[in-house]
Amino acid sequence: MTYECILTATQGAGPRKTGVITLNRPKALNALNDQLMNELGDALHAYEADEGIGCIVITGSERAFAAGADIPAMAQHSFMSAFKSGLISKNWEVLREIRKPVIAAVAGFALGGGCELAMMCDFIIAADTAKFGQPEIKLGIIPGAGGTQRLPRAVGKSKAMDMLLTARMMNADEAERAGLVSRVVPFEKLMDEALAAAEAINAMSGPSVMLIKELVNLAYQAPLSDAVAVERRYFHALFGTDDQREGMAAFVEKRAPVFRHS
Ligand code: DAK
Repeated sequence: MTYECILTATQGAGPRKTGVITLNRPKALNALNDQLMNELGDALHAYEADEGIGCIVITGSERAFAAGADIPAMAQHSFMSAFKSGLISKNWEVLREIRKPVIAAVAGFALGGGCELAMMCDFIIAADTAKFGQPEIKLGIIPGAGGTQRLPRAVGKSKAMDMLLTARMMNADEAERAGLVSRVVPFEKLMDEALAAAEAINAMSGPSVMLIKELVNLAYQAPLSDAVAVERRYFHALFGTDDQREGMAAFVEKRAPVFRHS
């Protein structure tokens, strides 16, 4: 498939590879217009369907992961045209359908929809240059892709209110202290770090990886007792897999496991 607003590449040395998606509208700081979001959705679905891909990394440029939804494209809407058209592409929901892990590798600005996109990923690895923010309030709007919900879950109410109401940006160190990002590395090491994390995940058993993702997301939706009960059932279910037998046999035999993702 040919894309205009993103670049795609497959990386990795092992049998399961990493699908890398680079947001690529550099002149607009990767502002997320409908075309870009539709292409991102198509690329995510293609990697999801590809048995040879274990993990996906989404990244941007040195200057910006993404500076938000495309403001000029939004500017002319009225309430009625926004409401009727469902303003902003439906592909903003696609990340929720992806069962493989998606890592955001963020350098530079991750603002508005860019911050929301990063937060929809399973975890964020940040360059020391990263800046996160939800500045929609300065435009007379509010976040529309989960920012008021995912940010407080990630950083707590006080910091989320501060960022959402004042529109101030958070740098990479503060984002790491607050739990928004999992690690911070020098910009030059960002992709190496993200790809190494993806490669580590690719070597794990596919069913375990997918169930962990599903269960961690359930932690934000279900009561603890219900979610723990689901975890217990999945734990039992994994004893029906080849990979459980292989993983435990490999430990006993003091060798590396060779998972077949079955
Ligand atoms: N949209 C379009 N173009 C943008 C842009 C954006 N969000 N951000 C930057 N650009 C463009 C600039 O217009 C400029 O273009 P030229 O003038 O060169 O043609 C170029 O990128 C470089 O930007 P600057 O010249 O401004 O560069 P600076 O370094 O001075 O400033 C900045 C960088 C990131 C601080 C600044 O550009 C800025 O404040 N940008 C806007 C950030 C922002 O407000 N983001 C939130 C947008 S609202 C939804 C889903 C998502 C959303 C809503 C609903 N649903 C599913 C319903 C999301 C909404 C938003 O994200």
